[in-house]
Amino acid sequence: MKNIDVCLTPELLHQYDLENKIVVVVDILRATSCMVSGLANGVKEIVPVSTLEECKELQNSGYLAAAERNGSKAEGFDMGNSPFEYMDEKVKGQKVAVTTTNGTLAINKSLSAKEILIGAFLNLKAISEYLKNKEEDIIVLCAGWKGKFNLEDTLFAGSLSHQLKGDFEFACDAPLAAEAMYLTAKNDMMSYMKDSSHAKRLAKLNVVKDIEFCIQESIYDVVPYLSGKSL
Ligand code: 3SL
Repeated sequence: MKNIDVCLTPELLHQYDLENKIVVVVDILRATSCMVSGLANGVKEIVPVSTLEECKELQNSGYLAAAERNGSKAEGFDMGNSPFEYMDEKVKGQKVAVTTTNGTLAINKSLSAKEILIGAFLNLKAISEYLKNKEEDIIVLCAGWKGKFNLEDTLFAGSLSHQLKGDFEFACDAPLAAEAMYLTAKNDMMSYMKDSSHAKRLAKLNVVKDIEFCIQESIYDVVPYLSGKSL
């Protein structure tokens, strides 16, 4: 039977063989939630890059450039990393280049996979339905925070594992643990997450509304995938 696995941080990715696998990259707060929101609201194309320099180069060649470091907008760029910025009228129909502390790095570490998808609670149902019919094994890659485990990405990994349980076997204990966490948290995600390190970090930056937005389930039906360099 095909299986689903969870890589709890990009630092553990060397333990996983990505060849012929579908990797679902998740950074609930906030990179992949932004990508899903933008593409669901009319952004034409998103190019995730790892460095500020690459993002600047694309800005110079006509892309809108979104850059975040440590939760804040990096100086000299057009946008930061809030889903609300990605829904702004000025972003509709545009090509966006983006770099973030963890999310875009996780995408670029997954390039040897057969398929790379972008997951968020916002597109949970759409991505589960898409994956149900696939024959390949799946790895959910949690972007974490600077190489460390984080709660919100693991909760998403648990929710996706739960949705796919009938069709995919759990490859190890990580999907099992993530699912247990999700089932405990799902009825009051906000309270469960409030003590998490990144929720606290974002609360200090006054973006609690971003957290509330990003934990909504299945409000968009897009399934972004990497094609060449862009989503
Ligand atoms: O690290 C990332 O990729 C970001 O999503 C972090 S933040 O939510 O913008 O702080």
